[in-house]
Amino acid sequence: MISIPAQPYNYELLNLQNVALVIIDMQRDFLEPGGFGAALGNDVSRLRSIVPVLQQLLETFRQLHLPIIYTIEGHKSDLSDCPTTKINRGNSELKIGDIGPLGRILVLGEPGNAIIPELEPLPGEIIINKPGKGAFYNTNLPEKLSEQNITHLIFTGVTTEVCVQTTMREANDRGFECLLIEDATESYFPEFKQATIEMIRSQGGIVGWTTKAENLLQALQ
Ligand code: C5J
Repeated sequence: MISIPAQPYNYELLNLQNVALVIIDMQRDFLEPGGFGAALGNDVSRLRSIVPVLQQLLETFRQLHLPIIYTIEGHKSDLSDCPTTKINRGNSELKIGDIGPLGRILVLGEPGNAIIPELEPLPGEIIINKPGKGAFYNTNLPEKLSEQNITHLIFTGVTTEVCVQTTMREANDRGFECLLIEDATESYFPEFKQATIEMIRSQGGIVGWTTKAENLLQALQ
């Protein structure tokens, strides 16, 4: 049994066979000027602070040969998987599917849709393309998790209160034990990040647990 100090109480792994690292949407569209996040008026530079911690987590999971799952928010080039409501939302000049400095905004395969080079996936690591905020909606993530008997998910990535929280809630409802790594997730809005962390671990861990990366890394040594 591996016991990781966390809030609201220790997060426990029976063994390392059933755990995966989930890295949500660390794509250029959200982290670089000229992408979707910037088009919505956000200061995208805030999100880069978590990159070194994510690199440490990646290195450890790779050394231990544990599954790593990346998600990418993006749409088919004909936008057939993108609701009109999502395209029309907000008042930015560049909408989903429009051509911006990083290629077509939030379209799969475009330069802006790639994971940032610092966290580039290795062959064999799982990439889930998702049209929604949650990674279980309209994807093959459930099959990928059940193929490997994954029961415990370690959540990281951006943004804390949107795609990370949505996916964590979806996973929690499906019976996964979910741990959010506080210093490996970030938001354009620090107050939203903090509120999300508190919501997740409130009421006895109603959505799951939260901890700092060093607690997980020490427990995995
Ligand atoms: C957003 C995400 N914020 N990855 N996507 O639209 O959180």
